[in-house]
Amino acid sequence: VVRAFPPEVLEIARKIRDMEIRGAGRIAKAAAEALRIAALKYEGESCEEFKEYMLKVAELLVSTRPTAVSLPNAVNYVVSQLKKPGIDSLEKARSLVVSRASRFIEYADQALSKISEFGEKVIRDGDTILTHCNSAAATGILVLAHKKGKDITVYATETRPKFQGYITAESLLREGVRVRIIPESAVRSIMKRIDKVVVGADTVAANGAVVNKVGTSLIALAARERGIDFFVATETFKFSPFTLIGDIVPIEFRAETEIVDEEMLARHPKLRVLNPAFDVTPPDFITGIITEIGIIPPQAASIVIEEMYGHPVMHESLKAV
Ligand code: RUB
Repeated sequence: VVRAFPPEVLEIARKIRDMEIRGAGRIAKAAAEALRIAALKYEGESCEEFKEYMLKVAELLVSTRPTAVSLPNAVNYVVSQLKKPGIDSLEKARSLVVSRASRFIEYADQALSKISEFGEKVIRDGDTILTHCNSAAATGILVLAHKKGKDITVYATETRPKFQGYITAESLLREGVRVRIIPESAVRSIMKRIDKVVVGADTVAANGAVVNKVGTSLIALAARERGIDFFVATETFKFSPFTLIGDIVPIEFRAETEIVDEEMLARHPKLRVLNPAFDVTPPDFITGIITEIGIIPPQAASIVIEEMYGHPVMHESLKAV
């Protein structure tokens, strides 16, 4: 039987693909919610078929966007235990998925408030802070600093071509934070006004490199030039266990038409447009990674990954001794 996925699940997958749901943390939570809905709406009676169906839903969700590792990490968290022995009835399997999904969503919310709490401490009264794109983890810190009475000014890059910087600006303005929008191309020239940079992450690699919205690495370069602190705010579920065993973080390239309109493309059939959505900031450019378990140096990323996921190779070889 090829069972159809519930329309709500297909809708969440579509929204992630079309960036109506976006930002690595929100994508992860939406995927967990989709798995929860899929489990609750499953109408069959076979435990084995349920497991296969959940793995197909998982595959669909993971295929929607390639770069943010929070997506496969969330999905694995919710479905991986289905393979464990003892999950031998439909009811056990279903409640496992539902409880793991709810637990993930709850954890993600708690993580964001911890990140705000730790990150707020690096913000000083009177600071001017630069941010890029729209990161719930980064803006949470800025809002909390403001709520604690620190007088801050936030420079938000527009973040072309999709203008997520406007979302950042509006959410900060709603909280009463002073905001200046700038085009990304102005970053180096305004860096003299900036006290620190705070951005989010889509993926943190085992070597501490951070993958975030394209342009982040140029901002890091401009900050380094002036010796300005560059912080990354991220939940630990954006740390990539795959990079520990050599996998490269896939960078999403999006449609040419997000950059250049159809008409111009039609006029110049030989023109090609490159639209990478993310870039990589090397660990040396990062002052600290603000996570829900504390502020860590980027060089400690592999330790966090091993703590969270175990070291697949080491674990096996020690077992063999
Ligand atoms: C969003 C982006 C954000 C991170 C972190 O890219 O790069 O900085 O996802 O966001 P896109 P958060 O708009 O292409 O999804 O802290 O909310 O997880």
